Amino acid sequence: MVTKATRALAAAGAAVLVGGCGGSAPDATAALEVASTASTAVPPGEAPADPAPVDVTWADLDDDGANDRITVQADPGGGWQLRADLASGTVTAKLPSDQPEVLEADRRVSDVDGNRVAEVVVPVSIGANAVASAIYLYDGEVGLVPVSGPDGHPFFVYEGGGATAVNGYECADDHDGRSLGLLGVTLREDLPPGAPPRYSGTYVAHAVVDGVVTPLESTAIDDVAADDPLLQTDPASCALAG
Ligand SMILES: [Ca+2]
Ligand SMILES: [Ca+2]
Repeated sequence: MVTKATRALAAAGAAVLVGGCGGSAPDATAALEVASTASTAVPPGEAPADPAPVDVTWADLDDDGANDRITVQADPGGGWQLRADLASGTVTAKLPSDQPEVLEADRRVSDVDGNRVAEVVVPVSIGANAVASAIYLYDGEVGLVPVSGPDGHPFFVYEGGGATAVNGYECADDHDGRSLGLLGVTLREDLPPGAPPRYSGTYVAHAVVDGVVTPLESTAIDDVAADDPLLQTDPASCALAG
């Protein structure tokens, strides 16, 4: 699905995503750990590599009352995978990203569907000015799965945009439950030289049910200034209720 937000992100020069359409902040539960690496034989004369630091996010993905350790690590098939260590075992999901930056990008623990069970928002496309993130939840029958659009492809939320776009996401407790709102506006190109930037685009509220995102309502944003409240979004509004 190519949305206005997708185009806005592309305009901002973010890396291109692998498959699919559709946020994340530093989380208080994230902690920096040093991976415990098994000792491996090192040829004489070569210094052993330093163990790579691992960014850990903690969230109770399987709703058993205990926080689960969530990390990103190398995928055996190449690229990167998201890993969650649950009491019932480890589950993984290959990330739609080939950027090593996903290892240390800030993940957010969120509850975008409002069911009081955590999901984790994982940055997968990290550009200089914009970030796209996928949202992963734990499905007891399937495992770790990304929230998807109606087309079955992973759904991404976008933040940033640099000088030419503004993207963001937030949650609102309306629409008979929590909704996930995506802002995507681009700089108007018909402004006179030197004029303050003004933006046009859309704000689309979505319902998230059983891991599927469905658009509910699209609102046009037409010719607003950079400091307009319509362009302010707060991903913290998607936090899991305590
Ligand atoms: Ca758990
Ligand atoms: Ca949830």
